[in-house]
Amino acid sequence: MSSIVSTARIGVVMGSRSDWETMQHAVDVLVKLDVPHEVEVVSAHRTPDRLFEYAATAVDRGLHAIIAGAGGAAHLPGMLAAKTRLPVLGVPVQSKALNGMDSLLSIVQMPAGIPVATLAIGRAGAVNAGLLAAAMLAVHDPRLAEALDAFRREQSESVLAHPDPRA
Ligand code: RP5
Repeated sequence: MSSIVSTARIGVVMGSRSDWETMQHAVDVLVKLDVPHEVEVVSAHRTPDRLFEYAATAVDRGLHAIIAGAGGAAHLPGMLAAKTRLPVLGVPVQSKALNGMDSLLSIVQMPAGIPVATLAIGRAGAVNAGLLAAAMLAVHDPRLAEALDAFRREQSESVLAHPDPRA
């Protein structure tokens, strides 16, 4: 990471490489919608200085929002939010020990004054974080707004085309 302005508009970070299996679904959405983004492992506990630098430079580097996934004692989204005014979308990764309840509660229970928009545990949360980040950018981006509308149309059509769950 550098402090040079990049073309990325959404930062996707995760606490460990082991979170990629979940967080790749957020990135898949950004790729599908052609949203400029960057991806990096940033750990609140193992690389705290990196976390601070990432958050402190995020605005100047041109990011508009950060998607942060973490599991267990999931402090990454909250600590990022504490260090940047950018919207932070938190994805609770499904932990082995407590099935992601630890991740969810760690991320969702922020004290008043430092918000983290918390998504569902696991893949659904990661997908929706990608969609939510895109929706935020789409407010000022007609091309992206149309891409999101098309995504929703295709989703509806695919459900309507196969209404019988046994088939
Ligand atoms: C968290 O600890 C990470 O976000 C990850 O979900 C969890 C376990 O990390 P590893 O031990 O698999 O690297 O910081």
